[in-house]
Amino acid sequence: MKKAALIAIGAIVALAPATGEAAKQKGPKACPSNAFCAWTKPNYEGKKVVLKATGVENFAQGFNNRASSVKNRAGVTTYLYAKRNGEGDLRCFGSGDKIPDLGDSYDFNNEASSSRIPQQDSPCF
Ligand SMILES: [Ca+2]
Repeated sequence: MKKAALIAIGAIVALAPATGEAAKQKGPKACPSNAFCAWTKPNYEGKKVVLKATGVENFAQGFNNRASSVKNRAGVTTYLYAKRNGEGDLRCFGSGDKIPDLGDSYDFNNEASSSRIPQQDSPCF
């Protein structure tokens, strides 16, 4: 009986970190470190895409022209483009930027067709 109680306490302690900071990092609204994340709805909701590779990436069908919010945890200024292959109208997001609504002052809701994470950081222009 006593042993069972100790095991139960052990289980509670082991689960504790899941309710803390670690859990916050893994929700649907979370973006892993070293990544640029975009969501199809404002406020980091809807379908999410996580980009980690440097260089230009075209958004897959289903995400093309659908980005509505972003978080830039890539560690460098990252770009979104209105056309594929890093072309057309662009917006840049400084390292650490969190934009809950691209339709706001960015005027870029449901526009992005490709992204670019540069190898080296440079200021937004
Ligand atoms: Ca587009």
